[in-house]
Amino acid sequence: DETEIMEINKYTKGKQKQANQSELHGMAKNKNVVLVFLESTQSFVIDKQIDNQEVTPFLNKLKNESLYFSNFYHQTAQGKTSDAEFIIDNSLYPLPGGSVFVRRPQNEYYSLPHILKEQGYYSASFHGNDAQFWNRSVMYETLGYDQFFSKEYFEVNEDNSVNYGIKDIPFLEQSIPYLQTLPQPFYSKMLTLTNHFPYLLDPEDQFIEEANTSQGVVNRYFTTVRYEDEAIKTFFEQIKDTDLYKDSMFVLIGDHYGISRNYYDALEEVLEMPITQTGHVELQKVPLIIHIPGMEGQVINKVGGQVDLRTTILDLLGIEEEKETVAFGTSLLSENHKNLVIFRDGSFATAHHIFSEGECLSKSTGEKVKRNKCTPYFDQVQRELNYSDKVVFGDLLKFLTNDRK
Ligand code: GP9
Ligand code: MN
Repeated sequence: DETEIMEINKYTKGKQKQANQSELHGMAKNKNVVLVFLESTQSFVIDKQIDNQEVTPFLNKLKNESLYFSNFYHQTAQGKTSDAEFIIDNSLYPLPGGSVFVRRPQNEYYSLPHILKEQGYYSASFHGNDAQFWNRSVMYETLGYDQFFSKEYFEVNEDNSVNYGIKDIPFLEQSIPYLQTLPQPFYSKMLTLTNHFPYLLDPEDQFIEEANTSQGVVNRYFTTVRYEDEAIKTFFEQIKDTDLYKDSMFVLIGDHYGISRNYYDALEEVLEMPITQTGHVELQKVPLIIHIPGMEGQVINKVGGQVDLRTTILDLLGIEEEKETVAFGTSLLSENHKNLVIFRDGSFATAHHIFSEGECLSKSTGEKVKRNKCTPYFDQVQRELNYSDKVVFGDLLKFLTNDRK
């Protein structure tokens, strides 16, 4: 109810006040935001080679001319891609079970499209799957998207599709003319699809050899990631031929893990090391690359997660949320951003420690350490997950949004 939301609002406002602005504040003022979801892409593919062939040659280069976040984790749960979308647009946590997109699509949210609309931005999402998948067509309305370019907007045939639908290269290629028609500035979200379990590819799209383990899923994963990398490269080449490139900020992000625990035996073979309890948590790192044309590259070591991305984007755009709201993230570019990422199951990672399965562990050795290295975070971790669930299950934002209509 209203007293609850006031308490939660006060908590997150305090966090925001401390760390929502950095030295790069407003660096990308008025630019379009082109957010590209890298389906099932984990950070271990970055700078990785299979048989002396880079898995992500384009991303490896792009990250050197971009802000590259080396300690960035996904925070999704059962809602997979839809959780990543939810977390990023709302700076809230996903639900402990199911997908918010499916379970709470009629709530009021003060999401990124709403915030940007107040600054004159137009918002659109692009995805090659059916509009109903993950209840997107309904949830996107709620979240404030002006347009959803789903499967029906693309020319899809047997030749240009595989697995879930249209392949990433034609998908991104066919998206460009649509992007050019959008009113500017815009926020566009492009959801790729080819690098999706079970990682199927036509022979002509295979640019590197498969890995050589006992599991086909792991072997093929590297080839579909390599295809995705090629698609991003093609997209950048094509967009550079338009006026959009210099007027846009590009945000590339992995949505969630692609290789589950079931395949760790095979993954260990490729990584050439055992996957320990801390190793499993470290494998939840996903790439985050923010490319602002003309800006010099920089590696950001702050520990953070998807919940921090919205605040980071708004920091770069130089935008303040105009309305009272609840946002758990802080800017990863701020000196004051606290090194902490909270996972849905209550585990978490800091700069030096990982709390997982009830144990406090050292990141560097993987060994158990004194519990008091982790206890200082317990309250905050539980509080945030708890508060977020209250907001979503109780549709609490509507109490803050009355003045918005
Ligand atoms: C399907 C795409 C992939 O539309 O979002 O879904 P996922 O299984 O990754 O959640
Ligand atoms: Mn996904």
